[in-house]
Amino acid sequence: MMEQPITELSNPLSYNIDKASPKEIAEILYACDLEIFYGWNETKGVRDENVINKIEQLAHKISEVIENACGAVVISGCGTSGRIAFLTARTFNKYLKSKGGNECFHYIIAGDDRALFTSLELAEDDPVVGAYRLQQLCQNKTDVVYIGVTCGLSAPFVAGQLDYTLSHLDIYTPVLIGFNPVHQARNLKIEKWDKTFFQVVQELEKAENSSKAYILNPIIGPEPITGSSRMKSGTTTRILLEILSLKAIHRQLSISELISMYESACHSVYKYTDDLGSMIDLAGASLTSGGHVFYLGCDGFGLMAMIDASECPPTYGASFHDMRGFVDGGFSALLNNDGDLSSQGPQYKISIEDFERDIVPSLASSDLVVFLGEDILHKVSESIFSAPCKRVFVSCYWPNNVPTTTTRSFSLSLVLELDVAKLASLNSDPLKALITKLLEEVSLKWVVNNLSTGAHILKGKVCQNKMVDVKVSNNKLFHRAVGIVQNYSSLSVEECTTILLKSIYDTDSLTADQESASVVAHIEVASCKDMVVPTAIVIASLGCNVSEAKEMLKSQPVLRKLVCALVN
Ligand code: F1P
Repeated sequence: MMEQPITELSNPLSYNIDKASPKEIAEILYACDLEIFYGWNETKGVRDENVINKIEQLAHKISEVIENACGAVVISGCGTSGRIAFLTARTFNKYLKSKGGNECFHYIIAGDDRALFTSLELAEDDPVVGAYRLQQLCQNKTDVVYIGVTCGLSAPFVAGQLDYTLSHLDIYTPVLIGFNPVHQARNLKIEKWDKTFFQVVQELEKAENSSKAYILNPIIGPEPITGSSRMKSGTTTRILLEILSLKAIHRQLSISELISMYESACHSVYKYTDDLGSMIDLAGASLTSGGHVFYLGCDGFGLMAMIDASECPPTYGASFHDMRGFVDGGFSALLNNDGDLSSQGPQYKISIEDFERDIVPSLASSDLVVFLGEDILHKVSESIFSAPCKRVFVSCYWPNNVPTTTTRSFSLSLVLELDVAKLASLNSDPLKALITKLLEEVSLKWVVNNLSTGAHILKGKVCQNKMVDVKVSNNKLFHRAVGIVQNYSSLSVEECTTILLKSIYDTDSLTADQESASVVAHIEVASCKDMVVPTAIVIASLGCNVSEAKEMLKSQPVLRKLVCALVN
């Protein structure tokens, strides 16, 4: 049997997270997040010396590229990785512009900008489109640092781009960011392509040995919810990309000190596990009673929250209405590649005006509105404060800079004191302001990840630490789904694959065409259906037929209770 990559393993620290109290959920997430800084088993996480050395060298290369009028730093990825690429490019272009420099950061996301806030996982499986997008973007560039992010070392979209850069090493310096050892890179056939991800990584290692490429793959341990790379992996992606960019622009910064600042921010956030628990409790009560959670924020806070919300449908089988994010200014504040997408459907109505027009009139007592940062309180109209919903205020402040207490009433106010002593030693104000903003944003990422993960656990969407209602929406998730079904039965991979197909095609006897169809064909059918994996779990553990399984799911909609009962 193939070795499971670390990013797909179950984390022993979170094995019982489904039975934890809201406060204990926050404590477990803290313990898992600390592995980013302290490592997992024998590893050292982001403090791995080899990784730090490579960041040092790569930052040097990036600073050369930044100075070159025909240079570019292209960050690319799928899902959360592409969204964090977008945030990083946006932040550092703004910063360079403010210093009179070139806006040389670019991002690419599989599925293009529609994927910034909605999940379009099928686009992740296409290496040819990946390479084409990169080629298009870099047509007139002569010196490009290409950073492909794929937490599991698995996305075909990124494989196509890496492969392209490897055959144009005169222009490109390829970089791969991910969180598995290289021997665990995905070695499964990529549809309509002649290489596996693993084979591309082997080529990349050769280029790295002759100092023409970099592989940054600190081992940070498994995710608290198995495979949910939006969490620790997403945070670590942010930390690595930000440290690389900061160090490239400000050569005097120390990488170890920057890492310590992020670590201090992490400790600061989790000093508040009582409040985090209360917040999870409120959000869980909303989702469990059919209500919704709405995040509102300005700039990076709003974007961070929208990214958090966008991963709930594929991870927890949530509807896009369950959790949504809105940002002050909507698309006009985004600086995204494709401009205003608001006419493309309700998922793309992302401004505070959209929220006030479409959502506020129907806010109910079961709904929760989460205000992120003080600034947003000045951007919303008073009507939100008289709506019958619950309200949570989350913000950060720095020692000796206690916020003015707001006159509005909230069900919960979570004001985090960020205590990052090293920040005081920086002697440039714009740089200090930038790092302050980055630390606040990553802190709020920890907060919203706690909120959305905890709320879905309380809703019963997690059994042990498995996402048992994951959407089967790309090749990686298809295989993850088979693994989850297998976890709850004593059947073989082949048997569980057949059961998953029965659930996808809604039949007890698969036709020959269905059995022999490609994984892409299975995914196309599965991605528009609900409860595919839960139905397969019930069939696998009881040996019943599809309609019996669906009846059982109707009679016990709290998945965790049903699956626990089956397992016992
Ligand atoms: C990319 C990704 C994840 C998402 C889901 C599907 O993963 O879109 O961001 O949470 O697991 O895959 P990766 O290529 O960064 O490993």
